[in-house]
Amino acid sequence: MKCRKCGHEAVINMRQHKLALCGDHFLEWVPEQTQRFIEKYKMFTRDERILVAVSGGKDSLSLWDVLLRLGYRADGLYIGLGIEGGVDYSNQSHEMCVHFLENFKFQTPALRTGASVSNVNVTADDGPQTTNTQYLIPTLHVVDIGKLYGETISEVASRTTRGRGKPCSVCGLIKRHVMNRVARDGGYDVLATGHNLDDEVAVLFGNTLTWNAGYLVRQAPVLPADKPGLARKVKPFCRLYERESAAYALVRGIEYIYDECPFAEGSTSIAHKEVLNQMEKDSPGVKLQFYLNFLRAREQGLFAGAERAAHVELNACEKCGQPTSAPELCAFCRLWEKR
Ligand code: Q46
Ligand code: ZN
Ligand code: ZN
Repeated sequence: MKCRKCGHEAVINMRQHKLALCGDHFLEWVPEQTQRFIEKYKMFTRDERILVAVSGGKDSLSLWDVLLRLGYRADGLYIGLGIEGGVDYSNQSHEMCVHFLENFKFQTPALRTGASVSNVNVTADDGPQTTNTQYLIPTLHVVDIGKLYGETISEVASRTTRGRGKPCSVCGLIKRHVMNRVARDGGYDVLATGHNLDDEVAVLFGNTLTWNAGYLVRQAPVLPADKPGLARKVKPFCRLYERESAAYALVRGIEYIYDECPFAEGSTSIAHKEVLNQMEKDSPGVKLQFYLNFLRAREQGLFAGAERAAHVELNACEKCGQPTSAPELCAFCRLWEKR
């Protein structure tokens, strides 16, 4: 298979785009596509500050790399969940993020000299105080849940009713809170996550099977901030297949953690991914069409009724100030109340 642009040996054949590319042209193509999606969905501008949630996996590290290569002001946020799972999962994933940043700085001469310096204060709204962080751009913020709140995800999950048997529920809640908090305290405009097309389609498929309108209206490449002053949430890789983001990391030489979080095992979204992969094999492009047609239908108002029904007035949590539909404390703060 030859590269469509230069005729050299191709490293990837993207059947859904009828496009094969060599390594060099693929490394150009991914940022070009990402830039196109950033503009199309009006995710952010060149003046805005972006916080990228990095997990040490291929998607989030590739996204951070692409945004930096495109010249955006993008910092990373790693949340240490304290998940061991027999593979030292959290420590390994933390290391991958640190390693990525070191490599990136090393390859970028201006950053090696520490040309641009700025400050951000990351303060805990509860629990022990984190230290103020002075950093070079780009920087990696690290929040260790165990150290900051006194319990790891696994520990909170086994203590609380919400988490028992389903750690992902408390994990998602805690991650959302921490991301919002770091974005707010650090003055970031946008919070970017590395969700790829396969992730989005698996979620969409699950929510369609159950016709969960409340979730369907909240699934989009850009989610406006819940309250003024909070960061909006964006997914710049939402149209990039998982296979493409993995290939990007590989060709670009980004090291990442191969293991999935041990708690992801047996999840319905993994089962849905398998079904969808089989469908994609039989008809290339079916995932992308499913997702794009959903976005179009959504734009045309197919879910407008559900959107009105799902609208709830949000209050500020009495303890942390984050938006909540509860009258006093938000679900995150309630997690730590009954210790
Ligand atoms: S990290 Fe957390 Fe995921 Fe692990 S415990 Fe579940 S939600 S699977 S993205
Ligand atoms: Zn080429
Ligand atoms: Zn709260």
